[in-house]
Amino acid sequence: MVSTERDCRESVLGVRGFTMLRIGFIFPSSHYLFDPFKGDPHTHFHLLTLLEDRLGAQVEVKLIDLRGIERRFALYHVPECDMFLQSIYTLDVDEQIELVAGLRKNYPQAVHLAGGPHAQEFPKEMQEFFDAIFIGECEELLFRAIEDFERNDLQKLYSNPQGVDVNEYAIPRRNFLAKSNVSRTDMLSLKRDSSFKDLRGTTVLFSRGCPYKCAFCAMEKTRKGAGIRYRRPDLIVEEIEYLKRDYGIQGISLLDEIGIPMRRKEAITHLEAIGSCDVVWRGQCRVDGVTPEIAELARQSGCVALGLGVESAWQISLDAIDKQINLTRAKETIRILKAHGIEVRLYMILGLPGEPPDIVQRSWDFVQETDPDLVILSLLTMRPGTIIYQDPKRFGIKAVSKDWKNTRHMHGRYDEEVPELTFEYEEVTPWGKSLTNEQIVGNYVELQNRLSESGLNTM
Ligand code: B12
Repeated sequence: MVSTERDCRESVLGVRGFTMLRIGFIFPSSHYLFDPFKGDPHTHFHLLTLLEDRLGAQVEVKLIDLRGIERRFALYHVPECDMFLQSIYTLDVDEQIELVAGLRKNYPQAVHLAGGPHAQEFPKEMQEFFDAIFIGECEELLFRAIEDFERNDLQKLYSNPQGVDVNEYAIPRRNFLAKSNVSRTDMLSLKRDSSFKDLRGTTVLFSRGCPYKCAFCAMEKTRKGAGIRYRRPDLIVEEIEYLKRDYGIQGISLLDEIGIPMRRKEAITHLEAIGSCDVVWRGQCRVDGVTPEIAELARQSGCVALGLGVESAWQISLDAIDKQINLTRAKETIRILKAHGIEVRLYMILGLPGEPPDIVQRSWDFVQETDPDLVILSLLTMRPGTIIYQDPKRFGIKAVSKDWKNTRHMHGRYDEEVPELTFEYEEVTPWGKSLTNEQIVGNYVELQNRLSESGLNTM
């Protein structure tokens, strides 16, 4: 059951008698990322803002940002808290568990609460390390858990199967980080125009969820019913104006999976809201989400670059992963965006089910024909929370390992390290003879090399 806001506000100081509860939300090192400061800890901004707003002086909240810190020195950077929070991602889980073990030695009284994609996929396993696990969108349940903790009655599992109304919550504040960490240059850099390089930028998130079921994408089960929910235009304006005023922000990078709403009316009000703030922006969207009218509006609203999830140049693979797009439409969208002066970045994946042996050449032909500004190439990964991880047989996959460190989809340093896969196809799949792991990794390296020689995979 979900507790209401009023219920939660009523009793915060329970039998433990804390005069002020110290809560630390940890963001892991993200050591595998080339530059972990390109993104921002949005889950943390949101939940910490909520805690501060509702509990005021009864809590002292901190964002414990471990990015850039060597794992073996991390514990020296974690202050004492009564309650530690973590959002568990598959690539971080080993580090996050290691942290809990160290923190239990340093601060034995503290409790450890975890949510996020990996925790909700493996609640039982995670309960071995954490005191409480959260499944689903847990704004309200976090307050219930704080109450329970203070009454000495913390539960092991809190679960909310419903989606929340994202417009009920205030704009996520950034004051938990240093200003220099929030407002950064090189966030809006463009391939063909160097004048944006020094603009001060940051990332924003104006939506939650996704209505699609692409097999490789880890959208939590709990969100499937809730669909995609965008922030109201007035809240979008309020957040951008706050970022401009307090952080000198001139440009924003939208992290939303579908940055421009698919419905025309919603897209127009969304873009008008951003446009009224006089910033430049970049984001990502589906290849079937942009008409000439929307492209024009996007450009007018300050859009300078869009990433498109094309994923594959092979329609059979696109259908196999249920992407629900076709390559003709993808080509058309690229053309429309370019015609409106918006830089085009393509997201592509190698290793998908149904790929033919000449996938590198086919992908290369697609790139040559469409002439994007940048191609961001990934390797298929088996991430918990994805349909392909849950049901590998359907995709002709015979083995999947739990070697989480090898679930990186991007290998910026691929010339120094050979990527490994955590899965293997059956020799014969529903789409015919499969590629071996050696072929898949070889294809990835070859295509990266071609992109690199043409300057297409770096800014
Ligand atoms: C924004 C975003 C980012 C941001 C911010 C991440 C963050 N930790 O805050 C940045 C750019 C930094 C990022 C980075 C990465 N991301 Co990301 N990201 C997203 C995205 C688009 C939205 C997440 C978000 O902030 N939502 C808003 C918040 C409020 O919702 P939420 O996180 O789900 O949290 C709610 C509940 O889940 C729960 N909850 C979650 N954690 C906790 C913790 C506690 C204690 C409690 C009580 C509750 C709780 O309550 C919250 C409120 O309802 C999702 C896709 C999606 N649509 O969910 C991918 C997603 C989470 N990312 C993913 C991945 C893979 C990555 C990277 C590994 C990518 C990479 N480049 O290799 C890195 C990891 C870096 C890192 N260490 O965090 C995957 C995760 C899959 C997995 N099994 O791990 C997702 C699902 C994308 C996908 N479609 O596959 N990401």
